[in-house]
Amino acid sequence: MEKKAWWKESVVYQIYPRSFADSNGDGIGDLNGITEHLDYLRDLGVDVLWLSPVYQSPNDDNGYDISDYKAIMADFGTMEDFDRLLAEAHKRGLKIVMDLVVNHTSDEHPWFVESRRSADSPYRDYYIWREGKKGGPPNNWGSFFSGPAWEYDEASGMYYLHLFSKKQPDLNWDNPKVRNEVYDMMTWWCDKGIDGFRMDVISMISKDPALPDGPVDGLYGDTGPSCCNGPHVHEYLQEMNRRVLSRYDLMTVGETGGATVEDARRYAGEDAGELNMVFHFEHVGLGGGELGKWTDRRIPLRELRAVLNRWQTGLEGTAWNSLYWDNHDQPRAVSRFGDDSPLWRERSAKMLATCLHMMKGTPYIYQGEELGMTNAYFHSIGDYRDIESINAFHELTEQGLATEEEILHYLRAMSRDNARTPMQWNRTPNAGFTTSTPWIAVNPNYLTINAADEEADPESVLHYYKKLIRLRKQYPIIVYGKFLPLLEDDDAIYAYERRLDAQRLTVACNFTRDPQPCALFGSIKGGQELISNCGSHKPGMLQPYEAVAMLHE
Ligand code: ISL
Ligand code: CA
Repeated sequence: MEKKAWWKESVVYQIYPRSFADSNGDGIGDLNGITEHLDYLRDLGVDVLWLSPVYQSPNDDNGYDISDYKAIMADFGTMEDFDRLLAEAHKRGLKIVMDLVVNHTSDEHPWFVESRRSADSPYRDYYIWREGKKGGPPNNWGSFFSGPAWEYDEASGMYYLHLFSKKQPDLNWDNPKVRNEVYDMMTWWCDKGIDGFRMDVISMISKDPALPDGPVDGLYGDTGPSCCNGPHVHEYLQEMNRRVLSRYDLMTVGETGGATVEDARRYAGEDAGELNMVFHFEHVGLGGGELGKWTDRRIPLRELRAVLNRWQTGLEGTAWNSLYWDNHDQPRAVSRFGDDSPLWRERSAKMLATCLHMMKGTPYIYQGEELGMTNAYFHSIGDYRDIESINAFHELTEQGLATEEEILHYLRAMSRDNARTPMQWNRTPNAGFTTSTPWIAVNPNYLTINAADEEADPESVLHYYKKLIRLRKQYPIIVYGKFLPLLEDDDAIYAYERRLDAQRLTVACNFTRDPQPCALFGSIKGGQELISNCGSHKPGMLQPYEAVAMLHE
């Protein structure tokens, strides 16, 4: 058995503060809104809260564009509010993990303001500036948020790199001064008593210094080959670990787009001296098509299982997995991988939760997932707030790559705003999120999907999540048991076994709305059903979207 660690035994809950709870009636969620709901989170049973960025920001990308790392965004409150939130969370045994966004800053960060001021500025080399080529940008790279990844600066006649929006210039990690600034800032937060970091696009901090053109995919060259898992990324993370992380008892998780199982063993290897775990994108990245992520393709279970099983077995004993279906960048899991029609929503949400929470790794719950919240299904582009969605709508229609109707259809399936509609607390207007007009529309289904009703209903998705979290605390096999795949050729059932000493845990999940024959439990004598989403399981058959976890010898 691998080393024990609190972050392996924990369940993490991600809060998107803008959409969680508005305490002062301005339509925007805030820190005091989170503090007011800490008892809800304690009762859910989670151990760690990951806060999406709460730092000062002009909000071009909802806080992922930071203009002061040591100040709180005015919309969210003050540093006193933050200190109170941290203290109140700790009082309840809840840890707080901060989002660390250091691949880029806001263009309004004083470092960039200085950097842009002149080519001789001592801050010039904090960012990635290059001369153009043949009257255009230095290379063919496209930004993740549409358009080129280079912005021309009139004053100096040079370009700066921005993998995301042009208000998110990339920091130059090859400059030791930049690294020192970041480590000092991290130390400052650690000394405040926070419990860890989720590191935004940390796999992209080291770029190939030659900055070669990328393979053209659509309108621009792909930055992945030169920017993901670049030449010095492991060196920099080891340095960060020596200088900061190793000096505190933290949980660290890196968001590592483009990372393979092999990369993950380096980032999150037990003795690699970098991070505790990473978020890979292989399962949520399945299904992309001609228009990149803009698709409505349903992912066949075989493809999904192949990816997840490869990560489960590939990291066994050497590194640690993070487990997620949902986050603030993904559509809602029940809409994408389950079935959000009224008939099957609750059962399929519970099935997905079982499938994920019984796997090996640290589970992450994204706010509202524990209620079975669904996609927003907005109808008009005016309903969207997300820079990625809005830019893609304009670029794809203007370039004639798709019609408005088509893009709107894909946005309903894939837009990040599907995850960003306000948390549904109760049946009062605006779902109890705010007393005024929310910054983004509330999903009208809050009258049937909300925390208050689910608290009162022992059969709710919420109570099912509470039970899953409790089981993790009671049965070490759920945390530390070895993962073994089962039924690898099945088109409908995702099944696996966990093993710890003489104990086994057999898990089977029906990913379809039809009953499916299943022989797994017939031969088990004296098993103990830990959880099931259809009452008690009857061997021989799995009901539509049924999930079962059975403990046995
Ligand atoms: O959301 C995406 C799907 O197209 C990704 O490209 C996403 O932008 C990528 O996963 C990086 O995400 C992180 O960094 C971004 C920020 O917009 C995301 O919210 C954040 O999770 C830039 O900071
Ligand atoms: Ca507010």
